[in-house]
Amino acid sequence: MATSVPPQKDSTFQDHLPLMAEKLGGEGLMGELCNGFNLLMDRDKEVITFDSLKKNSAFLGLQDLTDSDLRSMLKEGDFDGDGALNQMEFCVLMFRLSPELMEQSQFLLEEALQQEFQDFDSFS
Ligand SMILES: [Ca+2]
Repeated sequence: MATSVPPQKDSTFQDHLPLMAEKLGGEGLMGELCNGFNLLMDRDKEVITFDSLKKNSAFLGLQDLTDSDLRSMLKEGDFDGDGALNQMEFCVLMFRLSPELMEQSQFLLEEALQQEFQDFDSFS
């Protein structure tokens, strides 16, 4: 009944992606955020796949996540639908999952993105 996600949610978020990418770009914050990417990515493909995420998740303290949590995370961050996270997709996802980081950066997320985070939080 009231449990389904509003259909406009994803498109709302995707509309913000270019804006977020612009704000994220340039400064050291980007590197900070993306440190995890190098740890988690598949060395050959240079993207984060389910397998590479699962194999390396302990590096980011994610070892307690279940397979379905990891899949949700991949799916949540995968904007172009190729089933893997590239660096930008990963950075945006980290932003959404790290409220402390958002405060430090003085980066103002849109209400829609806050809602996204709360949705994801309910998985864990
Ligand atoms: Ca992708």
